[in-house]
This record gives sequence, C-alpha cells and structure tokens, in this order.
Amino acid sequence: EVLPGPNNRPRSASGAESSAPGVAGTSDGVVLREVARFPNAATADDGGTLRWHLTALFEEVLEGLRAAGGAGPLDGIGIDTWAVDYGLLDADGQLLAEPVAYRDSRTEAVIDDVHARVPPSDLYVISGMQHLPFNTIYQLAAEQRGPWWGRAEQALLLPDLLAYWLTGARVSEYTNASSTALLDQRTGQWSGELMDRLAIPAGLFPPVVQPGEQIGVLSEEIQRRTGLGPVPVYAVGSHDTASAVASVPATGSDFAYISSGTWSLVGVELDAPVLTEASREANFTNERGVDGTVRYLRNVMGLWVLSESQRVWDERGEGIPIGPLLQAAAEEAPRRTIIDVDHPDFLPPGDMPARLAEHATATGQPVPETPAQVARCVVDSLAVAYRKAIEDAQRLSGQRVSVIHVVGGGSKNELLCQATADATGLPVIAGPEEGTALGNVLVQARAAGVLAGDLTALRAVGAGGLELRRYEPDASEREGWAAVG
Ligand code: LRH
Repeated sequence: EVLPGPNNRPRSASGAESSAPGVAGTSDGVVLREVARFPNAATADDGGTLRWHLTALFEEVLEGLRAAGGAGPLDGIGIDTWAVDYGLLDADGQLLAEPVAYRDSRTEAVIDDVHARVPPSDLYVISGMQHLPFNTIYQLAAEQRGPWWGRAEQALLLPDLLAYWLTGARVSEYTNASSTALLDQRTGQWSGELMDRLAIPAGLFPPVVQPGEQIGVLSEEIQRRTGLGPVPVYAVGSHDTASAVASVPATGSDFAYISSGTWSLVGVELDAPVLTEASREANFTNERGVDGTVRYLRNVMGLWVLSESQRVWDERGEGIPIGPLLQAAAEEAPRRTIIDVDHPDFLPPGDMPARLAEHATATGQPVPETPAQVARCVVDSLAVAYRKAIEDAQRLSGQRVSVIHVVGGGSKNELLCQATADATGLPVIAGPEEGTALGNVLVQARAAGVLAGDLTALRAVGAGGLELRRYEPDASEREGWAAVG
C-alpha cells in the first residue's frame, strides 16, 4: 500500500474540497482508497511574503500515514507535490524558513539580472524549460538577496524535503529537479555551468535520483510517531504533473493531455526534448517525466482563475458552490468574452472577477458581470488556450494528436470538457480525477515489485480500474469556436 503526499490545490474548481489528498491503494487492479485529506494554502507572512506551511503539512502527512497504517500493512510511500518550490536547510539540516510560495512576487526584481548572466536562449538549450517567472532558478536569485542565503547549506525541493523528514535521506528527484531550470537536459544532472554563472554552490541540491529508486526507509523517530515499521520511501514522479501524466489511460502515443487542476498543463509526451528557438518563443517546456519521457507542454493558468474568483465571492458572502455555478454557466451564451487567461495579471492571488473585467474592457468585449458569466468566460477562455497549446505542440514537435486526455480535478468539469472537445474538434477522454495519486501509486508499485512493465503497461493497469467519460466534438459548434481566439 502507498501514500502520496499533498498537492497545491487550494480549492478544486471541479467540486472537491480545499485539500491535499492522501490516498492508500493496493495494486490489485489499482484501487485507490483515500485515507486522509487536508487543506493546503499559502498565506502572506508579516512581511507580506507568501509562504507555505510545510511544517504543519508534514504533521498532516504523519496523520495520513497513521491512518494508512491502520488500514493495513504498507509496502511503500511515494511523495509528490507541485513543482519549483524548495526549502533551505542550514548546516545542521534544520529548515531555515517556511518555503516561499511560487505565486509570491519576489522574482520580479531579479529576472533581468539572471538573463544578463544567462541569456534566455542559452538557458533554454541547457535546461529546456519554458520561461515561468517562478522557476526555481529565479527564486534562488531572489533568495541570494534575502536573509537566509548566507546560512543555506542545502536546498531541497518540497517532495524531497518531506522525504528527508521521513527518512533522513537527501535526494533530488529527477522529474521535479527538471522544473528548477537548473538541470542540464543533456546529462540529466545539475548544470555546473548554470550554477557557476549564477553563483549557486555546486552542492546546493543533493544528487539526482530517478523515479522508482528507493530514497530510504522511515526513520526510527517517524516509525515511533506513526506506529509504522521501516517502510520504504520510493522516489516517484515527485512533480505532481509527472505523476498525473503517468496516469493518463492512453494506449498509443497520438494523444495530448491536459493535467487539469489549479493549473492546466497542456501538451504531448515525447521521447526527446524540442529545443528550437521557435519552441522557446512559443514558451513550451520540456519537463522530464517518468521512464525518460519528456512532457512537452505549456502552463495554462487553469481553474485557479475560477477558484480564486470563488474565494473572492465567498469572502463577500456571495459564494456559490461549484456545481450550481457551472450549471448556471452552461446556461450563459457561449464565447461572449474570451480573455488571455495566461496573462501574468492572473498569476497572483486576488480579485479575479475584477481582473477579468479589466481585460474584457481593454479588449472591447462585454464584461462578465455575474458569477455565471465569469465562470463561462473562464471555461471558454481555457478551451481557447487549450486549442492553441495543442496546435502549437503538434506544430513544434511533429507529434500528431487524435485524442485529448483530461486528468485531474478538472476532468469532472463537464462544461469545460465539452468546450475543449468543441474548440479543438477532437474527442476528449476525461479521467482519472485523482490522476496524480494514481501515477504516484503505479510507479511505486513497480518499484516495490508489485507491478512490472513499461509506462504503457502501467497505464493499462491503472486504466483497468477507471470509469472514463468520453466527449465528442459537437459539429454544430465548430464555426462558433473557429471565430474566436
Ligand atoms: C502543478 C504544478 C505545475 C507547475 C506549478 C508550479 O501543480 O506542479 O506543473 O508548473 O505547479
């Protein structure tokens, strides 16, 4: 049995609670059983810096482990979280400060300086990463100007930090390490060149391990605190998106995926990275996946825009649960207002309905006034962004796409799935909803010797236990979608 760690869904816009799931599963057909779920949100500290509460989150992880242990013996533990964020350890291995959350604005001041030392085209050829202002490379540059840098001996990405707290072993899991933009995609190791040019000590991150390698076993202290034995902790696709895409119930390779939650990660799976200037200019990334795969994708801002809108309405006492909200949105006229949801304005937390209104006005479109209109605007705008990302991915990589797999919480959002099918003209297969947990479990089950085979074989095992929903493109909608975006 297995227990993946938290994700960064502050609130799923598809209906789930604000939470981080712990899922126990057996690999007997892969039945995922949730044993714990807990909230996770970044909040501003006294100085206004957005931080995660990782120490508290770790207590929840222990609680989840106790619950999982109570449900039966555990064969393994695998941890995944959102990418790019890290904790700094001092010389005694103590966490220096709660990790800063990637939506904090601290990197704004340093991005030009990083690019002056490493021009973006060099950075792309070495790391293969799209430009995202929160990539670890920029966060570390901001850190270099902050109070902790002088005492920092080591940096651990968040799943690696949780694994360290569980086992005492320090590693850098490969899929997540690639999201830092400091990994050399040619060698799969930390880039000495980039670290040198940016004055980052070569040993800041521990050595790279692959998904499937054993990180360690639960330390004696954690065994005592959880009532568990020396359970192995395996490296999995510790970048949540790597695990999510490992769960895609695809049989061939001619698919696109949308890992749909807080973010929508939209792209194709490749054997080798695409490092052309055209690819860089289109802001496509070559994140590393399980079993040597490349996730060639673009970050689309995702259901975050809607979940933040809901948070704002809730605060004003005008909240509507997601189910009725989407039903009302379905009654609204489609494609009335299409916004570039990937605009940086939508990255930080805040009043999304107001930001959408500004963008609508600036582009001469009707302002979405009601929550239903806002939801419709977000759904339609996402569908247009998905279409663009899937077209670009095919054009830039040469990979043909004949079906779209939607995994994650957004797979339950019927309005969005249908809009995606209609906008792209491609069938959409929705599910699994807990794709990240499933991909995590599949990889550690293989590591533990419970499953065998390549990624396609693992996917087939995972698919066996799923109820998938298929959406066909509605031909009568084709012209309407062709006219927008
Ligand atoms: C999704 C995700 C995504 C990253 C972002 C930081 O949860 O890991 O793949 O770009 O969070």
